[in-house]
Amino acid sequence: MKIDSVVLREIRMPLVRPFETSFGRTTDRRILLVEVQSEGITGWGECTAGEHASFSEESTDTAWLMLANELIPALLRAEISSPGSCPRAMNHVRGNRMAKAALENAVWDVESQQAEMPLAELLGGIRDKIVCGVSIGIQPSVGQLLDVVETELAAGYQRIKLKCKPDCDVELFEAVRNRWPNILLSCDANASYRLKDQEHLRSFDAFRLLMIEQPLWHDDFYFHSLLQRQLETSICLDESIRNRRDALAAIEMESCRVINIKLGRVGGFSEAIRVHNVTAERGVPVWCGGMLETGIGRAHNIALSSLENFILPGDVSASSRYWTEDIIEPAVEVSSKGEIKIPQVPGRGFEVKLDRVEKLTVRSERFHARNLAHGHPTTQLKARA
Ligand code: OSB
Ligand code: MG
Repeated sequence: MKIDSVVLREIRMPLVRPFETSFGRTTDRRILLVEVQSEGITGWGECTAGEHASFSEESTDTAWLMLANELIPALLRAEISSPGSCPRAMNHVRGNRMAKAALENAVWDVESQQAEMPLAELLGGIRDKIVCGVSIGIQPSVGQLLDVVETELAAGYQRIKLKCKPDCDVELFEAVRNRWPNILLSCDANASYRLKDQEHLRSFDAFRLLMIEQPLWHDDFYFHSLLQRQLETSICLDESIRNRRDALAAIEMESCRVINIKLGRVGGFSEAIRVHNVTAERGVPVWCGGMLETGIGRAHNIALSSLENFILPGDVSASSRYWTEDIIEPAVEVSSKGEIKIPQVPGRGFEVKLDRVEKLTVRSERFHARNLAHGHPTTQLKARA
């Protein structure tokens, strides 16, 4: 595979409605897109970093710097032969996984087109459709929350996830459970509780939740393992899981019984597949998380979700829940049974609407392979073994 050039751009898109979690409220997204051009083919990648470094250490701005100054030049110099060789080409940079994922995923996107194979199949997927849930942000009132849940259930979604935080939890679960005693219901605390809240978290057991996502610190395994012993409800880890090794540690420490896989959080398709495989070996079910993506990230999430161990409904839902008009065609649609069909055509299966992307672009930069010969690095970095 010969990469000729890479385009990095930032687009701005308002969400159709604000999304509020324990760490903040998002109304407008600033999203980085990466285009990798190789022998007449364009692959796209989306960076899932948020506007602020509150979900992880990365933000839209840090990801731009890392991509422009380090990662894109490194990839262009590396002369990679396949998408699987991207992680090594970038491993002299520590962390910055969302920035790395944007670039690596664009290379997988190229490869699926060059191989004339559906991206899902290239990744090793086995499904022809995926089951979908929704993540519902914190609402101004319980009444409004019930209205949103009603709308999503009527649309066919198979699992409802409620964002929660201290002082905004059991009253929500109680209201939703009373009205819908048998739905698949879960919650996501985004690391907002502490071990001293153990007794309170035990009271969640009464609501028969499918799982409690990331109740404690974003970087913790040990205290989650202590908490898991105290709960009947399964803990699902999101923020804590950065790679295969973390997944294995969490499983061996019994910090969780479910894992949420996010492409950006683990650094791209290669590592996501490795996390998937180790969870499958250990019999721990996974599902695909979401980061308020445009259709590009969404298409990649759909392809990833076709792997065998993506057993539980994910947070990958319809474009229209986020955007008045998505940047792909067709938009992602969910059937009345709460399912998304996996495209059976070569590539990602959703065309990028370049006109719309151009209109939304606020800055862009093109990097050519041939212009990199005379870089000016101050330190010669070595790839880590
Ligand atoms: O923790 O899963 C999360 C959105 C932004 C940051 C973190 C999370 C989320 C979501 C939204 O839950 C999932 C989605 O609908 O894309
Ligand atoms: Mg989460």
